[in-house]
Amino acid sequence: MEFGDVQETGEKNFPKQDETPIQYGTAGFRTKGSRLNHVIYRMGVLAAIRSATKSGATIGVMITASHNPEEDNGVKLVDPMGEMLGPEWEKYATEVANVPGSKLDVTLQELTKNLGVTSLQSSRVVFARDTRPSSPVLAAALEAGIKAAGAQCQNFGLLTTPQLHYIVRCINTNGQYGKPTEEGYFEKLSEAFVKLRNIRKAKKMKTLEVYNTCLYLDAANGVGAGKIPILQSKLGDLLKISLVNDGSGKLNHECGADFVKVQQKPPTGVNMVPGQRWASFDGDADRIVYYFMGVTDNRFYLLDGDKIATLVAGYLKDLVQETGLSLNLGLVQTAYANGSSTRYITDQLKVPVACVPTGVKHLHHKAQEFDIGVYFEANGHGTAIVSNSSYNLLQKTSQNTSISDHQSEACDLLLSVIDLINQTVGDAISDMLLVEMILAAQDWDVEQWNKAYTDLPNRQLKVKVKDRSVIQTTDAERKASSPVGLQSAIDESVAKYTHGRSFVRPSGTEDIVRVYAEADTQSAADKLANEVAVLVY
Ligand code: 16G
Ligand code: ZN
Repeated sequence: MEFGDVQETGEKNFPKQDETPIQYGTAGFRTKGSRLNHVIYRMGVLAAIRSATKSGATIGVMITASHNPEEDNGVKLVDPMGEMLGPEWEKYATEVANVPGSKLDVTLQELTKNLGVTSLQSSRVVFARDTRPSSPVLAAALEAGIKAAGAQCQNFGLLTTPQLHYIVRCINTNGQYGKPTEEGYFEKLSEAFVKLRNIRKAKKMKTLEVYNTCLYLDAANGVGAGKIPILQSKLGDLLKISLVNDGSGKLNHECGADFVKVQQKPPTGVNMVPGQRWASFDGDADRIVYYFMGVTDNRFYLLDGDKIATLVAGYLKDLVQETGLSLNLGLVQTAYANGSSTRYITDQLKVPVACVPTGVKHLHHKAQEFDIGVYFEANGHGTAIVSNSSYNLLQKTSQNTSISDHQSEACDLLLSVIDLINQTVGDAISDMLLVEMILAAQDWDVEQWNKAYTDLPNRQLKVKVKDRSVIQTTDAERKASSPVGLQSAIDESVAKYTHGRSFVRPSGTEDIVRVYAEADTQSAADKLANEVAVLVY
């Protein structure tokens, strides 16, 4: 294949802006928006090539930099089933983004030759963007790239990242997963939510006494904010969302899920009344955390990804039991999961837990080993996925007339819960509805949810080092394998603390090493983190 025209348009309209290399990492490309014009143009072409290698299946491209500051931007490719780009393609993305403009033609020629791609005529790419000021210009660059490659494209405008993932999956499964539109997305989620909430009424269970239908939501001034009124219009009184950081302020500035999780405090400027249930999305609405102020102690409590995971896993476990089917349910975490959560899941819920390296692709992949796999990062990114065979079994069983009503009802209920979940990727809107549905089903307030277990105090530090690649890890990042002696020094420090645990890992998104420590008191966790930081330095 020839890419002379692609190169010419690129050189003319999307010239390479600087020579600093850029890498397709765990979250795609991410940097200052002003550096990305040529990168995104080229990703349009690469997405077309990816589509050709998947027999013309539709590939998605999302323009966003998630929780990063407003002036940043980024791009991620979405594979046919709505998953993140297969990791084996990250190197192609990096190469195509970095070659000099004059070598784009030959690079693409070689790549397509190696991949056996001979035409991009039937390639299809869909895309969307978040609300950053640089996003419209970058979306135009992307469209130009897709068109220069000769592929078909469709622009979905402003969407949350998980909405685009959902749409890609719908398109490639011929609508079996849902209608491939934003309207279809909200229909699917809200219908499942309303059905699940109304089951309570249908069963004449006592009215809700503890669960309060008011939720206060910080949308990080991101793309999720504009979606809440659409959602709200479909929920009636079942959930009343009061929105702050509704898009009128600066994106992710002192607000949003990342701010709340890292700072362990509410978004700046909000007036939290003790007992109110609050949640924060990140800038592209693929993460959510909950929090509240204690009624009796006026303290701030964070319900992060671990707390959401345990709530969801506990609920699903009971439901699976009621179906009478032997479906294996598992939970996937990373080293950042609070030790108390892991203990609670193992000892109380008796659900198997797996630990994998940081990054959604690792969690998602591991979760696929279970019939029903729940995965969450402590930062609030997560979802649950169900194997096709389990889904089919549930459908068949729910229609089976020879089993008890109770059992078939449980199957039906579980199928609706699955409809409420965006299985393609962590989704703040879907996770929020899932949490709200479970809290209502249990008639719990946020304090009861929080009581399941008490987080061990913990501390995260960033350490700037000369070369972070010197640090290598093993055992899902829980142990340092290099440099020699580091792990035994960490072990020595940890041994001095009750419930002590600590690990270090090079960041995949910043030029730093991250240190995590937990222990029985905050001051002990702080001390341990500092001790370990010195070992790294
Ligand atoms: C990326 C990952 C996120 C991970 C974070 C870790 C995806 C979509 N995103 O944002 O899951 O928690 O990186 O960053 O995979 P770090 O390597 O700098 O700690
Ligand atoms: Zn995000």
